[in-house]
Amino acid sequence: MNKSNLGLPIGTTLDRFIKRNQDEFPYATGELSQLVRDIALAGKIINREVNQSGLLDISGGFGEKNVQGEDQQKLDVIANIRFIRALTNGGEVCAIVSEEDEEVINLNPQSRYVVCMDPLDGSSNIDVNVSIGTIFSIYRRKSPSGGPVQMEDILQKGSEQVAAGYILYGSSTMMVYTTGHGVHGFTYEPSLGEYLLSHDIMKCPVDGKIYSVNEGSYNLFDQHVMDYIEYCRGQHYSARYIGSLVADFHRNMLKGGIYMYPKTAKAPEGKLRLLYECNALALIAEQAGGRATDGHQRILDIEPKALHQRSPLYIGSKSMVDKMESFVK
Ligand code: P6P
Repeated sequence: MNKSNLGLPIGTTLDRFIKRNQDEFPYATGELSQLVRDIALAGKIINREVNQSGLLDISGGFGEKNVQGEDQQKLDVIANIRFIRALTNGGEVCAIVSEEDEEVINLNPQSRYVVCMDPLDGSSNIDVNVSIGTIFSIYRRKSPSGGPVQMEDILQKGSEQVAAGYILYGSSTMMVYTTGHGVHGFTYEPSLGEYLLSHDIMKCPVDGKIYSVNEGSYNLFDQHVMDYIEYCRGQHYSARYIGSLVADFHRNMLKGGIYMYPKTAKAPEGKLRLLYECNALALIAEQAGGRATDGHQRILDIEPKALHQRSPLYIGSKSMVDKMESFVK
């Protein structure tokens, strides 16, 4: 029987895995463990709402736009509320940065952790029943607990994350996360209300034959990106683009591949957000042996300057990201 690196069997519940993980760190106070549990709980609630969205009149547009000027979907707003409520009730978070809120959301000033999240990424796919996902990053605050949260607590490099993960609401719902000691995947069993260890010590294949990019923007890309796409075509790689970052990323984590969201003249910083999309997936990719770059530097080394700043993203199998970079003149 497969054993996790903690000697836990496949099918172990998330709670038991977290507890065993925490026992590995004698100085752990249990706060981070509780925070991971709080996120998992919100994911269970959102999973139920995502699965019923067609029936509960919570699909479709909300009629307002988020800070990015994108049409908010009803489930976007509901997911944001669910996470804020779960993290507020859990008491382990001093501040949240959310794609759905322009400003920092201040919670418990006594807490040590900051959460950056995209509550429901890919939400435009909700109405057409395509997989969507939650992405989260967890940082330890730099300023002393008890005082007001400072921007130095928020604008931290991705390499400072203490944990990161995603929840994929797909053909099954999975929670995949890392606390810096490998990547572990849990599959949600709704009849039990439990996440069960299903993918232990996930490793992204070093190489792959899948490239994931919106080729509709091909003519807007820099020459080296077009050259790399031509290379992939010449290698007869498979083009797979779900249009939902978490789903495309997760597939590449399992099968090998590269996901690209390049910059264009229209979007000189790319589309994806550094704090709550790129950084979280970059930590997971690297923990699984993959790579993540903005085309010039490691995603995790980028010094954030603004809450909702964007970054080009090239992420996935190490050899494929290396190859893409070799086309940069
Ligand atoms: P485009 C969804 O809006 C998202 O943020 C990612 O989930 C997805 O990969 C990307 O944008 C799709 O963007 O411009 O190709 O439609």
